[in-house]
Amino acid sequence: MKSYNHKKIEKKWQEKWDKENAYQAIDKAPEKKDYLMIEFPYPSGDGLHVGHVRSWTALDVVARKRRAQGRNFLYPIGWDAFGLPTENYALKTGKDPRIVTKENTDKFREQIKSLGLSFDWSREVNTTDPSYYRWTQWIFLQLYKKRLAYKAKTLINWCPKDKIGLANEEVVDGCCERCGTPVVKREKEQWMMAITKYAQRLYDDLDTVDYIERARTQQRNWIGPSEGAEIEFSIKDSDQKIKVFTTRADTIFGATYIVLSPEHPLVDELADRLSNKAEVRTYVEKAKNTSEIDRTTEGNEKTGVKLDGVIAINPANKEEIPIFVADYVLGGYGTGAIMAVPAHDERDFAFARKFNLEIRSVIYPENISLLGNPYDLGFEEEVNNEKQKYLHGDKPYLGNGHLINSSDYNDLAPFFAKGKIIEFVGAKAVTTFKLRDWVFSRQRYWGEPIPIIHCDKCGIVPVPEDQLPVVLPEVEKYQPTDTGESPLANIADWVNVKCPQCGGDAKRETDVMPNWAGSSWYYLRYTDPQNDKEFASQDLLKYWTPVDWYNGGMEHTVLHLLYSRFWHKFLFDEGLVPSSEPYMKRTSHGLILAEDGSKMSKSKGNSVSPDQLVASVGADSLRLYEMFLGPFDQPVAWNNNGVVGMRRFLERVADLIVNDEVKIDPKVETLLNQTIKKVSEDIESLKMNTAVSAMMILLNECEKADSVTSEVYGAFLKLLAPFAPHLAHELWEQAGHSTELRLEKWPVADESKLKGETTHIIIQINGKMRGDIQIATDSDKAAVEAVAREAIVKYLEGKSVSRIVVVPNRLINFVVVE
Ligand code: ANZ
Ligand code: ZN
Repeated sequence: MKSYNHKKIEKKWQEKWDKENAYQAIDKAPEKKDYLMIEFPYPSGDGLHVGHVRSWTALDVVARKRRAQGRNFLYPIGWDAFGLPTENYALKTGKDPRIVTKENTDKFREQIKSLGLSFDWSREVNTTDPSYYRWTQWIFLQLYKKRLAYKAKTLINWCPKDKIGLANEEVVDGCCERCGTPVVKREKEQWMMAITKYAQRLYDDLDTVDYIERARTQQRNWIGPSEGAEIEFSIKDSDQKIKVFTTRADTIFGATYIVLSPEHPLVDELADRLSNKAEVRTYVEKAKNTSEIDRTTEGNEKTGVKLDGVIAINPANKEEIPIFVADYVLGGYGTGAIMAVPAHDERDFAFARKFNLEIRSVIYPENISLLGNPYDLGFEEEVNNEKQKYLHGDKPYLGNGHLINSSDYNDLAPFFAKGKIIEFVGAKAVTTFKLRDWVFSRQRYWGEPIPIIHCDKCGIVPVPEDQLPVVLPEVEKYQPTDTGESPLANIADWVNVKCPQCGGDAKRETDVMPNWAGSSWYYLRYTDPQNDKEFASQDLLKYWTPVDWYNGGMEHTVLHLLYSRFWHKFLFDEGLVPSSEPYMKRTSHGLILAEDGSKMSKSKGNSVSPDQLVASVGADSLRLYEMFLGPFDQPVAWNNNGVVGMRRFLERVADLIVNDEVKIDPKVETLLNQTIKKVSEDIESLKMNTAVSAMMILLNECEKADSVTSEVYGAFLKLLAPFAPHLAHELWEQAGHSTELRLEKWPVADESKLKGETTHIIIQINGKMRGDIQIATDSDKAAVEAVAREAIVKYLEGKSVSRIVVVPNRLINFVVVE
C-alpha cells in the first residue's frame, strides 16, 4: 500500500491557501451570502483540544461544501480573550495578561492553521484589543442612556475565594462555577443589566428561530414565565400596602397569613412598629447567609418570625391576618411577598403546621361545575383517597375541584374563579419571569473598564464617546483588594480624573465588565472588523447579518446565547442592526469523552492532543476521524485505533487506479450517484459520520472494479475535499488538473442513476432486534456499523459496546454490557 507524506502535502496546501487568501469572504458580492459561525475560543494556555476540532471541522465541512455550491461564504474566527483563567495565571506568575494572551492566541492560531480549517483570517477579532473593546464600551454607554445598564445596591452571589461577584448563571448548586467554593451573599453596589425588560420578547421570539430543541427548551425554562396576579393587602392602621404575587388568586379566601421575604424593604420600614424588632433583625441577617438552595429545597424545615405589632387585611373577606418574615419566600422573585394558603400549598402547609396557623380549605376535591361528577367518570377511588387524606388535614390539596368557603365564588371551578376574584379585589394580572437582571460588574482586572466617571457634584457621568476607549492601564498587582474592589482602584493616576461635565475632581469606575460582554456582539464586528467610525457599517451589517448558522456548546445556552440575544434586540430597537434576532439557526455538538467513557481532562492525563495526531497521521486523518466518531450532537468516546483506520482509508483512496479506457462500471456509477446524494444531504444535517461511511462504501466498490474512470475519481475527490482537504487537493492536482479543486463545482447526483442494489440489514443489541437499515449490497463492517449506530442512537446512549458481530448482507449485532 502506498504511503503519502502528509507533512509535506498539508504544509504545501496550507501555505498556498494562506497566500491566495483562499477563504476570504467578499463583502457585498452578488452571490448569495452565507454566514456560518463557531463560538470563538477562549485562548487558554492548554491550547486546542479535540473537542474544538470536532465542532470546527464539522462547520468547516459545511463551509467548504457550500462554497463549492457557489455561496459567498463568511466563516470567521477570533478570540474571546478576557477572563479569569488568564488573570489567575497572571496572579500566580506576575506575567502581564496581555503577553499571556498574545502567546496563547499565537499558539492557537498555529494549531488551527495546521488543521486546514478554512477560516477567514482577515477578520480575526480579539475582545481584549482596545480597538475592539472601544465598541463594547460604546454599546455599554448606549445601554446606560436607555437605563438598561444601571447601578444598584443588591445582594450578590460572592465567591470568597475568587473575590468576585457572580451572576446566578455562574452559581452551580450553591457553589462558584469556577472553583467550587460555596457562594455567600454580599451587599454591593453593582452595575446591572435590565435583561428582564426583554424577558417576554426573548421568550416569544424563540419561535422565530431554528434552534436545536434542547437549547430552545433550556432558554424557555430559564426565562420561565409564570402567569398570575399582583394583589395588594393593606396594613391595618397604616397607608402602606403589601403587594403579593400569586398564581392562585382563586384561593384568596384561604389566605390566612402573609409572608415577606427577608430582603423585602417593608421589613425595615415597619421595624419601629414591631415589639420584636431585635428578633426580626437577627433572623433577617441569618437569612442573608443561607443559600437560595437551602431556602427552597422541599422538605427542609421551615423557619420564620412573626412581625409582632402589625396586621394585614385580606382584601377578599376583610379578615385580619398575621404577617411573617420567612426565608422560603425569595426576595428576587415576583414581588418578594406572598399570601400564604396553607390548605393548598406544600410550603405554606408545612409552615402553618409548625407555627400553628389556621389551615382553611377553599378548594373541595370534587369537580361539580366543570367536568361533571368524578364518581361518574370512574375516578372514585383516586378521588376518595385524596379526599380522605385532605379532609383529615394530613396534607394540602393541590388538585382541581370547586371552591368552598369563598363567599359568592363557592361552587365555581378554580379556573373560572381566578379571573373573577382578580377583578373583585382590584388586582392586576401579570406575567412574572424567573429570569433575573444580569449582574454586570466584576471587581477584577482583566476585563473591559466600565466607561463611567463618578463625580461628587454630578453623580454618575458617562465617559464622552469621543474619549473611548477607556484603556485598561497596566498594574503591578493583579490581586483584588481585600474590600473586594478591583485592582484598578489602587492606581491613583488612572482613577483620578476631571469630571467631563463640571471639570471638578472625579474618579473613574474601577469595576470591569464580565467576559460575557465582548462575546455578546462579536458576530457584528466580523462583518467590518477594521471600522474605526462605527462598530460596523450599516451596509455590511445588512449584507452579512443575521448569522445563518451558529454552532456552540450546550453549556452556553442560558449564558452567552441569552445575553447576546438581549444586546442584539436592544441594538435592533436603536436601529443599529437590521434584524431582531442575531442567529437564525443554532446547533450544538456533543462532548468527546476519553476511551473509557469518562470526561477528558488534562489532570487525569486522559486527554488527546490534536498536535500529536496531526504530526503522526496528519490533519486529514484526524478531521475525518472526528467526523466519523458518531452522531454530531451526541457525546462520543475517543478511540486512537479509529484515527489509524482513517489514515488507511485515505491511503486506499490515494491508491485508486484511474483508467479511462475501461467503461464505467454500472454498479459503481449507481453507487457514485447515491453517494453524492447522501453526502450532500448528510453534510447539511451534520450527519458527518454517515457521510463518511457512504464514502467508505464507495471506495470498496471502486476497489472491486480494479480501476475507475477519471469522472468517478474526480467526483470522489470533490466529495472528500471538505473532510480531507489537503489530500483531496493534492490528488486532484496529481491527476493533471490545472485549476484548484476548491474552485470546482460541487457534484450533483444524476437522478436517473440512483437506483441500484441495496440490501436490508437487521440491527440487534444483545440479540434483540432494535431496528433495520437499507444499505449498499456487500458493504463492509465499518460502513454497516456506522449506518447502524446512527439508526439506533437512542438504544446505545450511555451503553458501552464490547463487541460487534456482522453477518454480511444479513445482520449486525451489538454486544453491550448491561
Ligand atoms: C398563593 C398560592 C396558593 C400559591 C396556592 C400557590 C398555591 P410559580 O409558578 O413558580 O411562579 N410565590 C410567589 N412569589 C414567591 C417568592 N418570591 N418566593 C417564594 N414563593 C413565591 O409560583 C408562584 C407561586 O409561588 C405563587 O402563588 C406564590 O404562592 C409563590 F394554593 O400564591 B402562590
Ligand atoms: Zn461633575
